[in-house]
Amino acid sequence: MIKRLLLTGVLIITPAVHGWAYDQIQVANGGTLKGRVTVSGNIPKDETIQVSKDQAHCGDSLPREKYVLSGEGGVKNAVVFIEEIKAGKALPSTPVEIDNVKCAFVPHVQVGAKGQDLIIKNTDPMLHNTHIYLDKKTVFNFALPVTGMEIRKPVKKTGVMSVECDAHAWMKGYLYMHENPYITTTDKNGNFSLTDIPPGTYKIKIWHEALGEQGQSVTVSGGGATEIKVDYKR
Ligand SMILES: [Cu+2]
Repeated sequence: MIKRLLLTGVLIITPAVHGWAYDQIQVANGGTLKGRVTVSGNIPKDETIQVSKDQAHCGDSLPREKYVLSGEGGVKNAVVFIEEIKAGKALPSTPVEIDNVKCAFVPHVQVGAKGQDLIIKNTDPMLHNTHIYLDKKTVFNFALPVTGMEIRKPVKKTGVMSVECDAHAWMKGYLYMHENPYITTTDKNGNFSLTDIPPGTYKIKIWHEALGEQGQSVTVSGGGATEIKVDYKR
């Protein structure tokens, strides 16, 4: 009876410690989680942006990059992450980067772990003003008037942030910062891979700017690779 009460106590306390700590440990016998994100059914089409400024450098039109799909329905720029994990591999010490290239953000969707540095760069020969919002509130506001300019700052917020440009209204990207380093984006074929995961069962979340969010529970075994399929049915 006492044991049961103690257990209940622990269960009640855990969710109250919100923004749970992440412990960096040496992962022994870590597993890999890999898979592919696809869209099926009514396959959506990307949109085209009419460029209204700086056309000499950026061209007359640009892809919106809302849906970047391979011929087989593979979805690029989906974010895949382990929702909650208490301990795992070290947080990355390298920065994440978003460049302004021909009036678009490169990459269109960037991910990182809380505390990681963000570099905002301007490769273009004109002013960009990268403005990053979380829940419509400014997180960063960087004026980049000079070609090759870089600004580096640690990101202390987590969640999905909107990346915009005050000089070019059509520019739009995303920065997804997470509580742990098990976060990645899908490549042009929709493939992703997360490595060095301590064996266990986790809730995996998949986010896409237009296709939405979904999740699944996955048991990752030590040593080898566990494979999952993620499909957005339309
Ligand atoms: Cu711009």
